[in-house]
Amino acid sequence: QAAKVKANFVPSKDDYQKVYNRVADLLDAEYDDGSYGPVLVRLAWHASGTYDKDTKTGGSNYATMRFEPEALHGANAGLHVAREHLEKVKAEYPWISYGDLWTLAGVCAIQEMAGPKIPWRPGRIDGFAADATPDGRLPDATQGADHLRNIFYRMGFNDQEIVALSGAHALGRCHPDRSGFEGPWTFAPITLTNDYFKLLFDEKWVWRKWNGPKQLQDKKTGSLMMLPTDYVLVQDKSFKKYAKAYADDQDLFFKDFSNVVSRLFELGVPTQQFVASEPWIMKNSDE
Ligand code: DDH
Repeated sequence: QAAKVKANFVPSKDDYQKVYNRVADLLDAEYDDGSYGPVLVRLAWHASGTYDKDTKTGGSNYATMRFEPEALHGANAGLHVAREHLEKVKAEYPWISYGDLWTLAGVCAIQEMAGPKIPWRPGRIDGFAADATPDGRLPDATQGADHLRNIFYRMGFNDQEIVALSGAHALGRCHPDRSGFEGPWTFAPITLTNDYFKLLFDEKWVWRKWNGPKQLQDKKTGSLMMLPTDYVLVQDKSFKKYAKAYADDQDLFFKDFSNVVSRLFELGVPTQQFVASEPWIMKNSDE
């Protein structure tokens, strides 16, 4: 039987650190490249990236991806793996809301995969199916610069932030049975680095000849991939300037990535819901 939530239990920062530590314990596994980290980051991002600043709907507050049809939106294909993985943690810490659990798991995955600290604080509440967002709010990898701007400006981000956020593709891979695309972006897909940006500039990228959706491969080894939306970052003049800066300076990428991901994970959460006035820095599991 799952532990019951004690009446009037107010979790402290230490309690959230316990959840972080449990997620960290469960990261390494015989799954994909050896870690659930990348798919957990993608869950936190897709839970947050539905935000629309004009209507103030969507975002991480209500964890509406638990409900159909949002769970079945094409962009969310495969994320049941991440949600089911986190059910183990939810059973042990039933007091945490799903929005807090998913975003904290994203923070944990980034930090444990050698990324920067991501300031985070709790306060999200579980919503209802009626709060779910319409399909089409997340980016479509087959499109170009205008689409990227439409999607990310709607969340409240600018060109520099679009590029910084995209650096998350240093992590993980595409799965033919999820998105239709195939392969990893970097040679170290469970370590966060600025390699994604370096590779965009240093490799020669050619269109892959196959029956799948349009994607690029590196000419040298053919084992890495870029989506059309990744490649746009070195073609569009404004995006390219930031991509080059991140390729040249991992510290700058980490600083900007930390700021923008912290904001991403708070999209849609009313300020008064936050437990702390400033986000917290969670400890890494080896600290
Ligand atoms: Fe992404 N992403 N993403 N992505 N993403 C995919 C995988 C991962 C786009 C498309 C795809 C961000 C931005 C974009 C991660 C994090 C982030 C896949 C492959 C597609 C397709 C899914 C699959 O087949 O399993 C597009 C398009 C954009 C864009 O237009 C900018 C952002 C902002 C993030 C972030 O985290 C901040 C991660 C991590 C993965 C790897 C998942 C895995 O299972 O591995």
